[in-house]
Amino acid sequence: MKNLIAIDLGAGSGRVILGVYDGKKLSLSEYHRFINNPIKCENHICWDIESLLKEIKTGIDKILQAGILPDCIAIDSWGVDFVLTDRNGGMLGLPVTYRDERTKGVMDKVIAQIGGDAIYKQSGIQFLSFNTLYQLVTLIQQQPCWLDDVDCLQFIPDYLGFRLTGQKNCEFTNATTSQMVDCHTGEWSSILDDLAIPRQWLLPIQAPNRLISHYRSERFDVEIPFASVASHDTASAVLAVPFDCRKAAYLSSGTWSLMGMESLSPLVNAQAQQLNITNEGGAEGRFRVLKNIMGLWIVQRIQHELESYSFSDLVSLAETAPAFVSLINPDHAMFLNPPSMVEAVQAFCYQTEQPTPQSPGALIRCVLESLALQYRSVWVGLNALSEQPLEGIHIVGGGSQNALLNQWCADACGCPVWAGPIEASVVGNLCGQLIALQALSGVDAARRLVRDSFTITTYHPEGEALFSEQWQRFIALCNTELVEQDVCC
Ligand code: LFR
Repeated sequence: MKNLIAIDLGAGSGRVILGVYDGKKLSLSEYHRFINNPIKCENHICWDIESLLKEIKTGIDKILQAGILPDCIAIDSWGVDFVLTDRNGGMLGLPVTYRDERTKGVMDKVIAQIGGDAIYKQSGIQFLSFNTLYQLVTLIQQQPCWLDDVDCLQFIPDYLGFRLTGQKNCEFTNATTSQMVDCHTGEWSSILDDLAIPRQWLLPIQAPNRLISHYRSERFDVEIPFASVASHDTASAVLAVPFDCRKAAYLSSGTWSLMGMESLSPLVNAQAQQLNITNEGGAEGRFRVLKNIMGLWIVQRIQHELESYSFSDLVSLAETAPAFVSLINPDHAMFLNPPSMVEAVQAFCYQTEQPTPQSPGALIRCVLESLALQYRSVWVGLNALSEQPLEGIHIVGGGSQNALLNQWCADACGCPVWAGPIEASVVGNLCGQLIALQALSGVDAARRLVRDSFTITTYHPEGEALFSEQWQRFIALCNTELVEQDVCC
């Protein structure tokens, strides 16, 4: 039997969860949940690192208070963002969030300077304006007064681990989200030299699912082994996908929708580049061939504006609203962080000469149908890239509780959908710890454990014709050039 603590940080909230493994099954109990509220600092939106640390320690204390002696502890979080420290380990500046505007336009300049082909061929990573690569180029250009003092860069979960244990680390899966790792060698790529990003800031890249240190609690007088797991939340979520013998895709559904497939080697060809498919690193050196879709973020932001409705109220209203009235391109940059998401959705519809959705039901219907159509686009792209046909989609993560979107995903893609587990990143994090403790032999054993421990719900396609009729219209809308000042609120 093993007691394990998973710390899972999302861009909106964090959780401290106790996982108990009895040798056959894994069960979860949530001990602490907290809001992750970014703060404004010198005109940038930043992560409140000290508050995150305080909440993490509170969560661990709650578990220790209950008299449980954990066998291990590990952290996962979103990707790309990082903390810079000086020679004494002191934090330099606050980490800026990937939704901050500072990188606007930088990616295009970098591509013009060193060429998109060179970046893609080496890194295999999708072009996203907020990748660490563009954040660092921006930072170096902006030259904050502390820039000369930088000694070390650590990604968010590694840095938080450093604060808990004193051990620095650079975990592979999260490092690959930077677009600075060579996907053929697993080492830092020469793109760094082309852009004068100091290599001495970077630590050697280490494989995940290893014990690396201890967390010591003075208050409870205990020392808990600390593991570095697949610390990119999506990598942990993919580890927890209950794949069986069928070749299938996955959709890690939460604030983002990450749809992809697993591959033993990177898929870096002209077609993959054209589809802007990423090859992020996974556990056991496998590749996460996937694409970011803006996801439930758009609904979450609308809900934030329409405070009086709960998330499930909004989804119910969407279900009864008229179908396919207006559609958006959910991946348009205007939806990354607009001041008003309601206005951004309406502006897109207005610009593309569709009725502007007014009621909450109409707004959410428009977003969810558009997401389902985007799932179809990515599904078609993945099938074109895959050597074997994909037989269905595993939806994991919090978004897998959304029965309406699960059904629409099955309908839009015309394939079965298997939903669950809900807490995929946490489950992947816990399995990573079990691998580190040698209680599980590896990823395949972890997935057997996931299948044995959690309920999976199947959705069969019912209304494919409706979605396939709308798909050409959707693609045309996605290719429409919008007038920037009218859409970027
Ligand atoms: C999901 C996620 C995605 C990554 C985005 C930004 O939480 O980690 O995988 O592209 O956040 O880091």
